[in-house]
Amino acid sequence: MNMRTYSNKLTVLLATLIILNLWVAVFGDGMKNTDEITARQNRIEIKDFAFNPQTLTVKSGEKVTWINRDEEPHTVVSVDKQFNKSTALDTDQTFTITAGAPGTYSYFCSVHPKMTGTIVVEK
Ligand SMILES: [Cu+2]
Repeated sequence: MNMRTYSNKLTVLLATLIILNLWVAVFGDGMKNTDEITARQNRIEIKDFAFNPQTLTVKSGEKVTWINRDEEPHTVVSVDKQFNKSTALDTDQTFTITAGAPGTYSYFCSVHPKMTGTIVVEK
């Protein structure tokens, strides 16, 4: 192997390392963004007298936000008092909780008790 071949191989190796580093940097950021998007998507819309999605699975410590898209006021009340109840939410008003201990959180609207939903909190 002459010096020139050796130098070329070194260049290829270095270039590969740089590309790998860039890829990891981009991929790493991608992972972080995905987590942020997941966190932002813990959102339950209240529309047409229903919670949507009706069942939402989140991880303990994540936030969950309800937004009222109806013209009627609605509330969010935990059946087993696993979180503090909301005030009556006006149109486009939001209510946020932080998911606590793992388990199944059943909730309802105290104004319209037939409106029910579930949050499954995982570890
Ligand atoms: Cu309601």
